[in-house]
Amino acid sequence: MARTLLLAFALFFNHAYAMIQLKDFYPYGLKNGDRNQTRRNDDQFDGPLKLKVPYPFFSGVYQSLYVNTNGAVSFKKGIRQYTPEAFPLNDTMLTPFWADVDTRNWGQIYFRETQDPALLLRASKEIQDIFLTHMDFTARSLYITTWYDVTYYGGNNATSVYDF
Ligand SMILES: [Ca+2]
Repeated sequence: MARTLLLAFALFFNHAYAMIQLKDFYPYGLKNGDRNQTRRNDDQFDGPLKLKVPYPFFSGVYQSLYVNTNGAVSFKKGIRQYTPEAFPLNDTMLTPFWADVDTRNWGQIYFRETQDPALLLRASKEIQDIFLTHMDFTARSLYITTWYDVTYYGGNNATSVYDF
């Protein structure tokens, strides 16, 4: 019990107060082989983007995904909704930062799938370190999506920017 509480506190503390620096992100950007969004936009998405390795997620196994401007990766369809909702949702999605992101004036969204051995090893170790019940986890493929210097609806290079 104490170990569980300690882990929960450590996770909360880490998420509440620690800031992840750009240098700690998985390599991103065109120089690392990423694609970027086909056009600057508000409330749009790219996809379906075919996966090399199918992605099992809850009750489904997905062959493709959608990268959504508003801070989400989805599997069944693109998401234009800019106001987040509480889970559970009807849409199958991962939401690192679901908000009203707008890249019309500033910011980029990069994405790629990779089987780079060094990155797979890094991801495997991170999952093993965080999820103590998955000490034997081995990543077979990574889909890296980076929202770089994006801003909110109507923003530009003079407004606050976010990276995730
Ligand atoms: Ca938006």
